[in-house]
Amino acid sequence: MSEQWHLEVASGLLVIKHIDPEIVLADWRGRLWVGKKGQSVEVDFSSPFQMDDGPIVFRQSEDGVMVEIEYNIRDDLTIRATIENQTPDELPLEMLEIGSREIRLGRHKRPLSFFKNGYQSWTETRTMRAVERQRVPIIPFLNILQDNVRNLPPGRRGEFTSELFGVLGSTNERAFLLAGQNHTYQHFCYQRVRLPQVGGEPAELTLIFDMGGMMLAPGEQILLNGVVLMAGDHANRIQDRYFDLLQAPKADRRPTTNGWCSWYTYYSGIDQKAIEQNLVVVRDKKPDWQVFMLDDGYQTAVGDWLSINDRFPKGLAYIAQQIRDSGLAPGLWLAPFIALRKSQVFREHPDWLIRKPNNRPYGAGWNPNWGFDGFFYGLDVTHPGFQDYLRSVIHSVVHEFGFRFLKLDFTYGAALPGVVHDRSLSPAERLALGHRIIREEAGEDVTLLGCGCPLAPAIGLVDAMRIGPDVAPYWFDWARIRLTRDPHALCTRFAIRSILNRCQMQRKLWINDPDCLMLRDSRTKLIEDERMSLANAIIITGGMVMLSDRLPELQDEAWDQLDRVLSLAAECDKGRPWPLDIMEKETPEMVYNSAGYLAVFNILDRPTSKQIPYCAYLADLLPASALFQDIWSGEQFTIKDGVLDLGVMNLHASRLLGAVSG
Ligand code: 9PG
Repeated sequence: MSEQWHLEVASGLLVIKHIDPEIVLADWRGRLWVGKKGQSVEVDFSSPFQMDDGPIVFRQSEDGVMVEIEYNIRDDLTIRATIENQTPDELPLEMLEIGSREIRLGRHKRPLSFFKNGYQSWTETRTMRAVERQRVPIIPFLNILQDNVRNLPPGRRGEFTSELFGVLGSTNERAFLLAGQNHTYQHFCYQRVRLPQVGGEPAELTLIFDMGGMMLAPGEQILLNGVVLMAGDHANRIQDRYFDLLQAPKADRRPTTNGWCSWYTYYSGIDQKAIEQNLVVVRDKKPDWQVFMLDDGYQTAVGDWLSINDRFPKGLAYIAQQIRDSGLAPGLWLAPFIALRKSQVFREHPDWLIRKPNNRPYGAGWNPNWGFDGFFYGLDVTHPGFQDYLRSVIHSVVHEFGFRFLKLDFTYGAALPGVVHDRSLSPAERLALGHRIIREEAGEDVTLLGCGCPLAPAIGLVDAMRIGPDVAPYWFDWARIRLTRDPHALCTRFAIRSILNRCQMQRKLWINDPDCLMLRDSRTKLIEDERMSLANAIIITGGMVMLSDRLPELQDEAWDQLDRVLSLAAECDKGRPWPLDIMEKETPEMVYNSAGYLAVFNILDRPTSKQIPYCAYLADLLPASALFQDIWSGEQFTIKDGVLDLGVMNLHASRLLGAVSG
């Protein structure tokens, strides 16, 4: 048992303390929301129901609803909850909120920052400073498409929302507190904080268990596995410790799958001929790849996966065969849990749709790539008819056509918080069920990649996961962001931000998919430095490497670069990546990999002179005599007078340094 954590109930208040670093969480409140009409049960923290040497338990019973909250100290502090329905009727469960209104980190009450993790693959993930506002797009469908509509931020300064886990930190004092969901993941778990605008005031943290309206049968109980609190003096170490706790079976042993993807060069215009032309080059160049993936664009409509459009006259089995004949595993994109309004599935099976309380189909978004009428809806994984259809699609794609790698996209569609056939499942459980059905049909040795996927319920069920928004053949889209205030907007700059911020998930939860590498110098607005920054971000974090360029047009220099990216990423996959300044920067600018690499990014829109102090960050990791070599240019750098001086770096440039001695 830990000597660090202490629990006490003093003058009617629960107080939790951590010794070193010094952290206090006092004034706990709790409330369970049940039923449709905003009925709630408040938890009284003044008199524990049980408090011997073991856990402290608080119990509340009201109108036939019992809620029990248990605080337990093991190595870390864990909080679990049990809810029991003692009424004669089904009980809809909404949210359980537990929180401390008075948190202090360290002694000096300096400003705090909060690392917020996004809901799904594409959601904004980064550290927020106390003075910032967490934005939501002003166009509502952009929220459904990219965020959790049940956990949107209030838009006030210093008030932030996170999913799965969040880290509160005081960098100056080296005091960090991680609050994260513990397995198993039958519900969504949010962390909300309110950071004081001036020093001296306490911060607030609320932990939320979202059961999404699932029905609890009369007499039944559910155990919410809850939350773990971890404290420490190092933000990267504490994250490693958290992901060790969640470690998914086999994630550390899976072979990486590198290869090619059609999307970021052909988009929806992909056709059979383009696939054939690219495969000719694959057979000639024999890059060190495992998969070759046909992305979106082969189907007549999203939802109708077995109805192939006329750009693929020979069908999908032919495409898979061509890929196999070129020595690679065939990969295919599917969005299994959504359907376009114009699809046959939508028109012929209204009972397969998730519905709003007013009985309208639950909209999952609008995507211009799928036409002006590109409205699409979430599918009900609990419906037996839809389950049969899903099984038949996966069966055909894998066992008849021969695909061995499936990119499962827009999967948040299964977890929309609407009305479904079997209401005993929470939205998170519906998504997990969808993944289980796909795994059962596909078999163990098919690689499943999650995308547009809420993270928690997919842990242990997918082999790989997209951990950021889409890259694009441009750095940033000022017009779109001005117009929509979309903090998630796809672009290479935001993709790099998430790649670096989520890199510690690699091989703990799954294989990270950073999205595609693009090395071409035509058909792109990315300048050389920007292309190399994307490449360096992919390398240093050690995840998948998928190229999305037209192979017949690729220059020799790009092929050489590709070889090096593949071998460097494989080396970095053997080490652990640490984004050293994760708690200070929106995009980490210094990422260390224990395989012996350091990547430095200039994310700013102007040339910047980069002097990295040899202190807290680096001093723990590398000797003062370390000699670094720029992997791409060969230039050498040493630490002099306590700084690693990289000189002036161009806008959006980066350096990948290898430690050559020391
Ligand atoms: C295919 C693409 C690619 C890509 C996926 C996903 O916000 N949006 O409208 C939006 C559109 C497309 C998108 C993400 C968001 O991309 O991430 O790799 O497979 O679908 O349609």
